[in-house]
Amino acid sequence: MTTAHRLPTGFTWGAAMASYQIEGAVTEDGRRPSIWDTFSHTPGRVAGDDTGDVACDHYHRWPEDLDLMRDLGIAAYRFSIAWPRVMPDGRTVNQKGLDFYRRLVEGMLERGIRPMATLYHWDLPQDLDGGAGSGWLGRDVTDRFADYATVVGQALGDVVPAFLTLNEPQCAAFLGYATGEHAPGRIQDGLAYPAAHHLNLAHGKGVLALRAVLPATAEVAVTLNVHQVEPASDSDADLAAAAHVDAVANRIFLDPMLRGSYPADLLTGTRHLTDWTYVRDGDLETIHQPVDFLGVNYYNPAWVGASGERAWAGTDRAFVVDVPRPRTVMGWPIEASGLTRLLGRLHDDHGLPLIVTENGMSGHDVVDADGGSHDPERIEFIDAHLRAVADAVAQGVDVRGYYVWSFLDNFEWAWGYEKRFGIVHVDFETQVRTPKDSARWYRDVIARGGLEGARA
Ligand code: IFM
Repeated sequence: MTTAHRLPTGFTWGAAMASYQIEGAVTEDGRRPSIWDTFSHTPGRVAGDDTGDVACDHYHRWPEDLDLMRDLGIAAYRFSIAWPRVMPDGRTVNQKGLDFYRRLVEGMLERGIRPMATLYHWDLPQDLDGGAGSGWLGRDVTDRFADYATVVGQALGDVVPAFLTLNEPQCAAFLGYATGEHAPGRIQDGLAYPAAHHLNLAHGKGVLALRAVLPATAEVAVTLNVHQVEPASDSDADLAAAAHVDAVANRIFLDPMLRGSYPADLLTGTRHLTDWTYVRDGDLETIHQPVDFLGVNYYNPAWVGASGERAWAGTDRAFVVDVPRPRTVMGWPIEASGLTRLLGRLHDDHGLPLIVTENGMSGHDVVDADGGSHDPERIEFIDAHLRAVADAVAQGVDVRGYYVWSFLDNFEWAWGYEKRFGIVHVDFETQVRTPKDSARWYRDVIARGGLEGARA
């Protein structure tokens, strides 16, 4: 290995999870349903009709889970706050919900784990989504989100040093409103665009609300699943399709948040789907707030062409193209170098510090007769992606941390419990946690402060 695989001093080694995927306890201490409770309880929406009712029972088992994190040397935990626990109807504060997160965060600090809180990882209070024109299709939700950000900032700002407004608004808008694979399960391409705009607006209002109540030292940012879009060929048609996907999946969030405008090719390329009249005077100024870093979730590149069998979410002008690559059990192609390209592009375009807030792979992991859970493919995957991060750093990109997705196996949205992303195996019958080989390997990487073979 070469010095190119060094990661910077002070690099944060973390793990990430999200509320609905792990907490369970969906009716406890005043929590009311989110759109994901409704969706998962609708037959046929989630594989096996699985729900998050119990999930990893993290609501009760968090001390054990944090002990395990500490024992593995995980330095930072990116968790998410369930809006329907803190404001069950989206409007009224529930102190018991805030108390839970206070206990959780204090538990992290007692164990030397740095908290990073995501405000919105898709569990919108159901009471804010009453159908047509509500939920992320309306503007009211953006003010409700600002109120929620104020409440959380006031309650936890003294103990949480970093907040993310949203996780992957592209999934919330396009899988929630165009393809219907995610809650609330609406299926109409044109709906994804007002949803995306209102998510952008909620981000801007959320940053303003947080900054108004947080200490000046607190970091505020957002996490995007920026797609590393690759044209299927260098034909003009495929290049145009790739540029179109970069607009509808990436720049639709990056540009308003980080530049204060929607890209012209996004507006012209989607005119047949939406009229954009929901963008009002002053919205772009509100959305364009300084952030302290950009959170980037990366799993795989996306190959895109002008024709194919599967249209890209939210458009009829570009298609997903299957290229021969090794794949995870999600069917996602594996190409670590895509992460280097993506980090380089974001650095070149926006020049702000980057943190990989999610990366990892799904498997069908089991606990073997020897009591271990052996996942050599995940070790290989994470190792390759950490090297890809180090390659970006060697090229001058400011990458400050890496959070493996996920710490525990958990509820993988429309896939239920079938796909396991954890570095810790969870037996969902007994709730027994078993660190996989990848967890011990990650512990050694963290203890070493870098990758095996990398020279200081
Ligand atoms: O499980 C999800 C997570 O909630 C958001 N990012 C992608 C992960 C894997 O699909």
